[in-house]
Amino acid sequence: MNQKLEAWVKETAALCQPDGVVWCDGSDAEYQEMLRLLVHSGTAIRMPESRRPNSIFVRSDPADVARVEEFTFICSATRDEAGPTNNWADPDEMRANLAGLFSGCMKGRTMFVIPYSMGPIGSPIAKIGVELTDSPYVVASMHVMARVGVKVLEVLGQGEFVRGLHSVGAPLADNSPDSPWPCNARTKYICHFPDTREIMSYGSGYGGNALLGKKCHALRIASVQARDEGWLAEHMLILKLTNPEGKAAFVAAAFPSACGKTNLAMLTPTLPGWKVETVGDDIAWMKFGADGRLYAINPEAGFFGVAPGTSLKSNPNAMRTIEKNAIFTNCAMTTDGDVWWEEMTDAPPAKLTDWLRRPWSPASGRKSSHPNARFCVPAAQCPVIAKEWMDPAGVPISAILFGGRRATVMPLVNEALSWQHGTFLGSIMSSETTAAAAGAVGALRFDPFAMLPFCGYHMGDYFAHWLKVGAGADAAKLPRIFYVNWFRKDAAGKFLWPGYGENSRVLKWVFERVMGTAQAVETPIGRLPEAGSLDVSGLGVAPGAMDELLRVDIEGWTTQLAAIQKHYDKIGPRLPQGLRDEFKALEQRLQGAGARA
Ligand code: SAT
Ligand code: MN
Repeated sequence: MNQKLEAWVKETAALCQPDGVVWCDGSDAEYQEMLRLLVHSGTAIRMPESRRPNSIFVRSDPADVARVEEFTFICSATRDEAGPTNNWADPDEMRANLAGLFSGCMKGRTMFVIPYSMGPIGSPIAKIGVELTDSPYVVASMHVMARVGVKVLEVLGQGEFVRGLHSVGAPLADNSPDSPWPCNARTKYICHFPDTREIMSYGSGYGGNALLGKKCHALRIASVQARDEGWLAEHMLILKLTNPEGKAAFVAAAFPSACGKTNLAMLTPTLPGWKVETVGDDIAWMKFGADGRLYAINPEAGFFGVAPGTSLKSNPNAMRTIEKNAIFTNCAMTTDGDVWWEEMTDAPPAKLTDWLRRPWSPASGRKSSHPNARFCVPAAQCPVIAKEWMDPAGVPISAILFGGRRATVMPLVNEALSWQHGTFLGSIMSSETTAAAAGAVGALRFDPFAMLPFCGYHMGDYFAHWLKVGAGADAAKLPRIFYVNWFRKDAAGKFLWPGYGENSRVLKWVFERVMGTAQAVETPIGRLPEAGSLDVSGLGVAPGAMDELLRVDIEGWTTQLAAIQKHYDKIGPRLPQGLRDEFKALEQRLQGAGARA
């Protein structure tokens, strides 16, 4: 037994005062026991075995439906280390505050000890953490999303681990019944102590707030470790792309939450002979291999995907992945106990119960599922999971895509001129906000590298780290960087690009650029497909629409410069010189193009 772990568990139990402590072994019997607890406490409903074997259906408290960025803190020694894009709190003050909140917070509940591995157990890239939680929903979800249990403790030995303490913040008094979704509707804190590799999360039971291996560990804490150790912890899907001749390349792609990472990772190409297989849908840890190439692993073992919009049309592979062993949260329920959500089928089934437990029909005038409703399923069930997905050495990355939801300005695809220019494009990523985080939806914000909510340190230093990683590598072996945008709209507000399986056309161009067979034209913003080099054969998109999708909007970009400048001003003096140079160079190229026009 790891002595530090034992001492910490004892100490935490004394603070939180649970009725008992259970060490999780990671067995299927334990998973079943969690499902039983969830059903008996009224949190979950078991789904009919004939429809969704071994699956449950859960509805959360309406006050606990998404990540709470406002209450997410990076408690580094100084405010400057957390940087201008994070909420900072003094670590000592926050510890004192949290000690008060955690004191007695597990009364009437069980404290579970979950040893977990992010990455295949024993892989040199994997990292171990332990989450202490009073939520059986978290235990069940962690079984799916990570590798958990005794196997992890064996590998851990007396080694170091990330400490994650989680409580729903809802102690139970004697004789008081539990609520179906315990949480603290008023007080939530998701706190990270990067210097000591600790996480403390209070008051929420939902998603990235509570499954601490995911965003808190694999991104916020890991990004700091990656900076210190010279690798990259990124908010990226990983896919394997194979051409009709059987040649394969691996692509990583960063998009903000709820912008289609899962759909792209499992895409069914419309182009004949092309194949996409999934390595991961949310997080990539990337390190250089002995051959000088960048290798990526998916540290997770499951998918925690956005349900609404997922259908046999938009993502048939996800639909097949969720046929069994699934945990559904905040979807609508059908009369026979199955799930439904917006766009799953053309017409909704009759007599739905919505996520708020109310009768629902299209006439209700509201959505049946919460827009951040989720499915949680083992990745191994995905029918297009790549055979390399658990390779401890990772997969060599040939291209990195950045993107977001942008109705205007950003073209369909744009290849960076260099690693430094690609880093620049990542640093100015912007996207319309989604329901994955609490707050307004559809507001345009800068979300550099899709890491705005997930970077555990100063964003300027993070940019510098990206430049350093590139500068230290063999440029010829670095992945090429591309900026994509599936979401450009016409004047009437309609999407210009059909998206989904048709995105394989863009992937094909990326693949052929990497292989050196597709032509590009150099423009002031980067390299765009030369006329005819993007395969639009059989695509029912009007020629005018293609022109608009690939138009370099000099005016729009020029207007954008002021916003980028403001965004950079906010990053402050730690913004690396290389990016200031890229900004100037872009400004000059745009001026030149404007003068010629
Ligand atoms: O709730 S999560 O943070 O796990 C999902 C997301 O926002 O990407
Ligand atoms: Mn995500």
